[in-house]
Amino acid sequence: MSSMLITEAGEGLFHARLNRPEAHNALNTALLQALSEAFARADDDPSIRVILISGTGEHFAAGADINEIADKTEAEGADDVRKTYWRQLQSVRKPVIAAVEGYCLGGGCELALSADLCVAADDASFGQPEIRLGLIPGAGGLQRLADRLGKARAMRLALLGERISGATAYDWGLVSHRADRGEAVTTARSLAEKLVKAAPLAVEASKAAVLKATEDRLNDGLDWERRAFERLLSSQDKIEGITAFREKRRPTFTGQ
Ligand code: CO8
Repeated sequence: MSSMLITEAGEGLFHARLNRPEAHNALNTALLQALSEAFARADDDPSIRVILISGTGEHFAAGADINEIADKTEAEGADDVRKTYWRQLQSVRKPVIAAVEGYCLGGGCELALSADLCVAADDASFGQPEIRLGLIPGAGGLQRLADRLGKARAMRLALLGERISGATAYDWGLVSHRADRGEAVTTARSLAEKLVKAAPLAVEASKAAVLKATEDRLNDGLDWERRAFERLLSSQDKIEGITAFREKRRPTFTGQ
């Protein structure tokens, strides 16, 4: 198991912790692969009832690894193995709980939004800042934001790249639970304990039923968003956005 991902299992709970604190747990391909494989194993393991995901250090995850996206073209994006990993992560049958402290941005936010329950620390920071890189999310972030927040609030995050606190995310209905700073994992574990004791078949059926109402109808949008993300990979604006991020300056976009 990669040390980028720390896992532990016991008493029905599988806990995976993203472990790249030096990069705010940015999801590079190796981490995404380790995570999706760990989720798949936990999903198939009859001794596991609930999956919990959190970050090590102060943050959940600051997004996909920008260094990996920097040189990717549209054609490479279309062939990207990360699509498979995202699909695996988002098709787990058992309940997944995300415990979020600190930054939860970009692909990190998409990962948290894919979880079935999400506990946010009040001062956590949620957002889809891809627009600042000349990009959009590609793993369903905008579909799920629009679905949960409605157009007005989703547009604030999508177009302006606004970040919202965990407390606001809870008030707006983006996440299911809130916690004091530093308490997200503890709160998530107490929710997991309840789920471990619940009837497994009914839990799985409940999850599937809710997803039929909320996720199935997003499928067209999910594909569209992913394709739009791929097209933007080859744009000059993306190159400028990522160069500016690395140079710690404001980007100048030209629409090319
Ligand atoms: N990727 C790579 N490295 C990162 C990332 C990232 N997403 N975020 C932070 N880091 C690194 C920084 O480069 C820095 O490294 P170094 O110390 O070597 O310079 C280190 O982490 C600490 O970061 P900062 O110095 O920037 O820390 P600050 O506290 O000043 O700022 C922020 C924290 C606000 C989180 C800032 O780091 C930031 O804006 N990060 C980028 C956030 C972002 O734009 N995320 C979206 C990425 S794109 C994406 O997620 C698309 C998903 C597509 C999914 C579909 C794929 C199939």
